[in-house]
Amino acid sequence: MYTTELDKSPAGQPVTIEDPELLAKFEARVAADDFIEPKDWMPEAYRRTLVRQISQHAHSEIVGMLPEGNWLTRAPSLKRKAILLAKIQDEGGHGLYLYCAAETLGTSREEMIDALHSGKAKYSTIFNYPTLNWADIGAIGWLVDGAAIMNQVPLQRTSYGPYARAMVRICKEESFHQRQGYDLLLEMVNGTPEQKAMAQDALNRWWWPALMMFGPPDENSPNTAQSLRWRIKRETNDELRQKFVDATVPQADLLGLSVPDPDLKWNEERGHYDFGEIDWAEFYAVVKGQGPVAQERMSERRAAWDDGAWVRDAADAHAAKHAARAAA
Ligand code: BYC
Repeated sequence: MYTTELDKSPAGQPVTIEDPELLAKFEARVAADDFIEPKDWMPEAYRRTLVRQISQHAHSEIVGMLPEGNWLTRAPSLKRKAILLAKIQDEGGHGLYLYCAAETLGTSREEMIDALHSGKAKYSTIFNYPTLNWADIGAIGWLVDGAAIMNQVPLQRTSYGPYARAMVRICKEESFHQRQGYDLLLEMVNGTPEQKAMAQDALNRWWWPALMMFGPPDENSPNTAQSLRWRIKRETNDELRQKFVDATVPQADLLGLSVPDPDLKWNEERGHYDFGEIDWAEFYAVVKGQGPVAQERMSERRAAWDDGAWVRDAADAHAAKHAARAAA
């Protein structure tokens, strides 16, 4: 334990001195696309990066239930209500798989939840925007879950086994979520002119926040380079954002809706869409907790936790009873 690993810690994290032999073996395994498992040796900074990313991802799933839950009682038909209910339950499940994956790294569920509720931990910026009308539910499915899939499909090959395996089921479910959102909007654009206008309004408001979900541009992303080396991330923020724009613009065309970006243009030479500059000042303000409904989301989240205390207590009492019976 005597060498320094000066260049291996992501920005802002303390540097840990690691055993060079263990480190070399670890790096060779990552380079060979082996999965790293919970009991395997791993550098401390790798563990910390995973806990940060997986727990933030879990928090996003849980906080993401709130803007949609808001619309359950106002769904326009039984069919739409059943679909929305199933989707929100899926999101809760995603949060649980991800918290479990993070727990395998030695962090307790309580620590993670405390970090969320105290405002120390981040969750996706996208959930700090309000859901103003029913078309927003379609836009969330189409754009938010669409962006999530784009980011999460490569995470099925992330180097940490429990995270990669959690992503397999999550991606399958996200794909249904994206389809239901698109289907909802397809129905609205083929409805009355007012319904089509609502769909356009939702696209106008959700487009740019959806592009921000991929994180800062690569040159301003402190974590990407190291996360790529460790194969935690498999593609950069900008690569995934570009893929999302390329896949989504034709879908907007099919809906007969226009993407709110005057600079959006197909670039024949690059084989990609060029798009306008994202408002990064807005992104960083939202990351810092200044999103339009950030305070409302967190107080709703804390209230949901407090209201659910009796369920956790009942589950603990049930488990204790079973353990006592088994011991007897
Ligand atoms: N929002 O160096 P960077 C869902 C932070 S849930 C907030 O590029 P990294 C859904 C970043 O954390 C979808 N913060 O970081 C659920 C870092 O700060 P820290 C959630 C953001 O980690 C319910 C700093 O900015 N998906 O879809 O290499 C209903 C610098 O960034 C954001 C995931 O969580 C943001 N948008 O890359 C419907 C996917 N962007 O931590 C839908 C897993 C950046 O150093 N996560 N920051 O203090 C990832 O893939 C990566 O963590 C990110 C960021 C691409 C998000």
